Amino acid sequence: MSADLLLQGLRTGLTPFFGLPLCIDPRPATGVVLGAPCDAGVINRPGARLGPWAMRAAAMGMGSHPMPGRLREARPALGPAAAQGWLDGGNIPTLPFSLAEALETVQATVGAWAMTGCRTLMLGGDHALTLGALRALARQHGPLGLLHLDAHPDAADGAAWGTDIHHGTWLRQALEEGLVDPTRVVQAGLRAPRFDDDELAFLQAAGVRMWTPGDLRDPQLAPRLEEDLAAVGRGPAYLSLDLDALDPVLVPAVAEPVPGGLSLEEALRLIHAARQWPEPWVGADLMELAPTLEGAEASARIAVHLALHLLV
Ligand SMILES: [Mn+2]
Repeated sequence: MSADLLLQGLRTGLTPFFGLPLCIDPRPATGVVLGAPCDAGVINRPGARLGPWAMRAAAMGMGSHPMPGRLREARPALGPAAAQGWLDGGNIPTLPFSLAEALETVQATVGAWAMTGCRTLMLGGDHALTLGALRALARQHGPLGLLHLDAHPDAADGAAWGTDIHHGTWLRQALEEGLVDPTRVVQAGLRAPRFDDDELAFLQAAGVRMWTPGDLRDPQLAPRLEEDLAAVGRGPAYLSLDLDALDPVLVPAVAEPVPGGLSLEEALRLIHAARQWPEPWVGADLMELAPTLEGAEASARIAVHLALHLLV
């Protein structure tokens, strides 16, 4: 972050993500960060509508270049500056209480930025909004690969609540609408208790590759994990992070915390796998931070640390 940008933040009182240039009109750039301030699809513990503000506040004054993982190598790999060419596009103007409207607005806004060739990083907001981004990006790129970090499979059929769309159904919708290529969908971190086995059976039948934290830690499965992660990137791909993929000791302020989650290092390793893809992902998101809940500040800090590794 330059001194100019820091000063701009102090003068205006605005805290663009990592001090990135603020620009709300779509224009060509490496990528754009878009807040998605709606949580109308949350079932039990709302608050994610305020996630974008909490993440921007947590990134205030932070540098946007991650520290290399190892400095003791002969020559540490100091790659190109992260966040180069990224913009903060402000918040997508979703109504916080209408999921249908929010999905359309997310689709239109992400679509307008993507049309300029810009990659999009959405800060949620509840996870149902990912469906809007996938609709926009699949229209432009065709069916997408998907790396999905989450405690929950998010492929419920909606019968329990009488609606096809809430934060636990978006992946089923995306598969049924052909927005993602099931042979290039990998889920990691799954561990939430099930009401029944229908959801897992549906995903298995579709060909989705599912990884629990136990699977991820099994050294014998490492080659298969590498192969699955590489497959996601064999074409345009999307990276979706539900913050509840991480252990609730680290990230308690999410709608549906589930014990036994990923460590920060494990999550970063999965994110870094996307850097091996032939092309960078076309869209990503970081969803479900609910700063109204206990542990908000620590949770937001982890969220922006993950985001830092996405701004490449
Ligand atoms: Mn989710």
